[in-house]
Amino acid sequence: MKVVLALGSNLGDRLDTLQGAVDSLFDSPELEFVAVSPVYETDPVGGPEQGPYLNAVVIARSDLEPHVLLDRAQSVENAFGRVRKERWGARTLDVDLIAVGDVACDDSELTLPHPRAHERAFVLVPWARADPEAVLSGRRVADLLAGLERDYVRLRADLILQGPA
Ligand code: A4P
Ligand code: MG
Repeated sequence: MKVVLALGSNLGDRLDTLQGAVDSLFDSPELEFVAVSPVYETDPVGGPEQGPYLNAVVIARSDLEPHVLLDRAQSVENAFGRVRKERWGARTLDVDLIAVGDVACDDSELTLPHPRAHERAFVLVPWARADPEAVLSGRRVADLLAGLERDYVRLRADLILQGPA
């Protein structure tokens, strides 16, 4: 199945953290790398006052069960010193599962597709760059973006995220 992961960081050395996250996510053969988006600098959406984020999207292939993928994403967050204090607060690293194939899921641990992805230009802009044909809940990501404010999502062409080491 195609797996879409969104990465975000707004504390510490943000690019270094995102690169470390890409490298660790693909540390095992069960997740196969497909593509990584460019890096975007984005103003924070929601939450307390905090600094700007770097956001990017990674596309993978995997047959792992979605909850196992979530576990893996959370271990990578923890490895990069993520501390959960307040919802939507500043963080060294956030790894969200945006979509896993066509799986629909809504339990106490995991909601798929990600319930806020469709309204977040900081997820959809990089996703559309990594996969121009991307579809979310039956709608083209490029079309979803047409209705969204996206000025706060700025390409950082000077920052390059590489595929996994
Ligand atoms: N969870 C359920 N579904 C998912 C999923 N599809 N992917 C649960 C990941 N996690 C999922 O997440 C809280 C719980 O959500 C997890 O325990 C998991 O079981 P968290 O990462 O601990 O907390 P959070 O990220 O603060 O909360 P939340 O609600 O996931 O926040 P969001 O929606 O991820 O928003 N602005 C900019 N510009 N860039 C950003 O990256 N990120 C956020 C976080 C807010 N504003 C931002 C950005
Ligand atoms: Mg999160």
